[in-house]
Amino acid sequence: MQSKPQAKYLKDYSAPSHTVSNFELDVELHPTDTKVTARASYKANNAETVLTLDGVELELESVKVNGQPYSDYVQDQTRLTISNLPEKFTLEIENRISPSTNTSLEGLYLSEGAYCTQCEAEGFRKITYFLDRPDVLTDYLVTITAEKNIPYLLSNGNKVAEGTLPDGRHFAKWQDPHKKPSYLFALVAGDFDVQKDTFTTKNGREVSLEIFVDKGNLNKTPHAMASLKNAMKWDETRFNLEYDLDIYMIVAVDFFNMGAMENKGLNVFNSACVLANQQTATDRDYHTIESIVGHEYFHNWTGNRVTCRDWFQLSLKEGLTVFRDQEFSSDLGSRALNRIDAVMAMRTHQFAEDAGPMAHPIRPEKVIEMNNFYTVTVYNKGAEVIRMMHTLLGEANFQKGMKLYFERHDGQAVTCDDFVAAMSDASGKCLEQFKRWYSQYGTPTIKVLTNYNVEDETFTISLEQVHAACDPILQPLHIPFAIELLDENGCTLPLILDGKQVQSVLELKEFKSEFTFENIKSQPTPVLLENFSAPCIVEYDYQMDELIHILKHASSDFTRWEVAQRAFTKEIKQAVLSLTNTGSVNLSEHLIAALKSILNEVETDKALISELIRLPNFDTVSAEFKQIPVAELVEVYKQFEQQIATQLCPELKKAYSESHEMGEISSYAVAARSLKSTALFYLAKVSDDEVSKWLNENSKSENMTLKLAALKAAKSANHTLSEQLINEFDANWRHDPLVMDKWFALQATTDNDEAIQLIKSLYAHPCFDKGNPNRVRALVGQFARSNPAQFHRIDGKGYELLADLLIELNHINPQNASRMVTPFMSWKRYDEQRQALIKAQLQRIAEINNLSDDLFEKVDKALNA
Ligand code: B3K
Ligand code: ZN
Repeated sequence: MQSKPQAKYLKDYSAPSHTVSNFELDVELHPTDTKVTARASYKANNAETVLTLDGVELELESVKVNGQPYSDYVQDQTRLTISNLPEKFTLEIENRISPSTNTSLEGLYLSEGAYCTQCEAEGFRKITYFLDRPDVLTDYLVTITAEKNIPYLLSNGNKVAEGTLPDGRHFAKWQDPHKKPSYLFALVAGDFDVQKDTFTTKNGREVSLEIFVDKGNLNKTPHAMASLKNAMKWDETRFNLEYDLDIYMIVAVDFFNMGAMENKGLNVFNSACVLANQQTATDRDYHTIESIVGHEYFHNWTGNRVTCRDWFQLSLKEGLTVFRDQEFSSDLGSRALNRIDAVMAMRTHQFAEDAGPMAHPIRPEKVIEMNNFYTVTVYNKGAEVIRMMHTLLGEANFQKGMKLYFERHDGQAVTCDDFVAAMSDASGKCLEQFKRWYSQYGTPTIKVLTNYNVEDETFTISLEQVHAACDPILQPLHIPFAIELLDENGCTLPLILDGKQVQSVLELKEFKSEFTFENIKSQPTPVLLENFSAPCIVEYDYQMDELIHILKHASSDFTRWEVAQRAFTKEIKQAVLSLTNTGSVNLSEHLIAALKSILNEVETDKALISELIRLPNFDTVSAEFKQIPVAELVEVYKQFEQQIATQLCPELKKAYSESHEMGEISSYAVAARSLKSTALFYLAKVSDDEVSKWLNENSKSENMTLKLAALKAAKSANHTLSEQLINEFDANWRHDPLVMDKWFALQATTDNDEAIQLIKSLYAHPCFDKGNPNRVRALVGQFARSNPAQFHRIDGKGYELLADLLIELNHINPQNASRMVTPFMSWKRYDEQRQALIKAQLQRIAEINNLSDDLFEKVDKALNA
């Protein structure tokens, strides 16, 4: 490995040396030679005479101080250090950059001919020299100049001037009335189609809404626009927060490293998170678009108006904004289904991260490359931490806390502690111990024992918090632990402690706690960690009949899903153990009977039924094993899916036939399609004429949810129709790379000896492009995540495929490479042979020339943590 990049530490935070005002940025666009001029007034905060600015890959032209050429500076790879400065001065810097060769998709780059920027976290320094840190807020006046064939020139705030220059080029000038940190700066220039609408705020201000998309895509913008208006309305109703500019713009671009970016007044979106119509997008895509449009809009207050003091505080804005977008989706749609999604994301991805070498608290303390910390921990566990505060305080007090937070900190760059202080002060609830959630990593396990005492008619629950590998620095957490007790009829029992009825949320503060509930007439069945009230693992030895009792009677849809998952997991684990002896394994009759009766429930939301009958995903189950038995798990899944298909065939067929949807996006139609898709997934495994007919019909559907469901079902079952359907899809959709991502993802799940060769050959597909993160994630990301049989091949070819790609991506797009390395991070969880194979690939990566900081940080941790 080469010399180590330097880490930064939270404990080393110091306030900025200077304040900046009157920032003017002139950008003269050219694909390979864009000229950037930055002018600003600087004032030293503590009589410093040296100013150190961040700047990366910039060609410096000139430096002027107070209008005069200045040469007392030194430059290195990442900084410009200017010395002997007065206390107050103006600084003008000219530099040049090359957007067309910027494949990192950070800073200013070209996406299919459109100029766009991505500055969070530290991309602004790739545009000009600046104090590129979130606690330096300033006002921006931006002038963009370009050729006339680039009609739209956009930046943050309001357009204050535009015109044509003597040389025939044109310009636009934008002023942002709100001070902001550099990471919220945006510039977009290109030729687009624009969808326009308006929103009138609760105080009667009319806001122009504009969505910019590639030409010809206007028929795919209505859903994003509707989502934006819903988000604006919802934030007024639920959080009393109103939009603060006269214009809100969203630009969809094809080359983008993540979902979207909340730049003030000018969001830039991955086109996959904007464009949708029934022919091209699935119901899941519709949901994702709604939640991301909401998320970026909600950042306007939680992130932009009040921002982060430093990047260690990222969860201040991200955890809170994810919580807000989850609430938005839950208020607009099904609360239970949204909770299922959120919990699934935690168990599938976050628990794994928290148990691996990249484990970090939601407020990390040490960072090499900040982009590596836009993680499920900071985002999703961060949102769970906010949700726990919401649970402990209740909605009314939580809203009081939000109000106080904005009263205190509007226009400031603050810390997670400031947020918790506002919550605590507004509600009177002590959150001192609770704050440990911000500094402790790892998923706590809660070991539960229960005891029913017939004579006393009491039921005792003993709980023990166990922290990551008993790390002695980890202290007991303040955990809201919600429970419910069901009697033998499935009715909820009142919870009586010391003669008083109590709420369902128990507050755990010690390593060990015990609660004895009174007046319990017969052995109850406990529902533990209801609604996933804390991001923990519950260890409790449920018997199958208890799980089925809860599954039948629980009033909460979420709880029913939770126990169905537990029941499946229990059986999968047992099957893995018995597989070695018998070769074949069976789902228990109890569970099959329970699934039958679920499929016959007429009153239940079809979308919930669809979730209840699905096996927990591979990663969730893997987390249950110290060493992941890959091959055995793959085999158990195959056999169980086949059994569900065979034994529930009549019920699945009935469910399929009775799920009517009219091609609309009402929640009823979405639910019907969801159940249809799940039923079809199983049914394809009992290939008969009726099922073949359904597969054929759906593959020809004008509705992408149904079309894709047919393809997935056929592919997974290795159905005779599979190849034909896949070829048809390719032929029909080659003109639309976003749609082809679904096809690449499907191809990535191929489970046969040709899989590796197939994926490699798809690199040459006309729609594929290694520089486009969507394509790479669809094909190779999906392969590594969702094709355990082939990725974990014992000949190591799956690992080699991923490592080859990472080595290429290291030069093209380090951020994307670093994201894609995740499947290697948990290498120590596999058997010795596989460990050796992955380790060899990690070492190969570690030794390449010019290893990016992004990959270095993760590979180094994987190998040496
Ligand atoms: N704040 C951006 C993420 C930026 C990622 C930088 N690598 C999107 C979001 O969370 O809303
Ligand atoms: Zn965000």
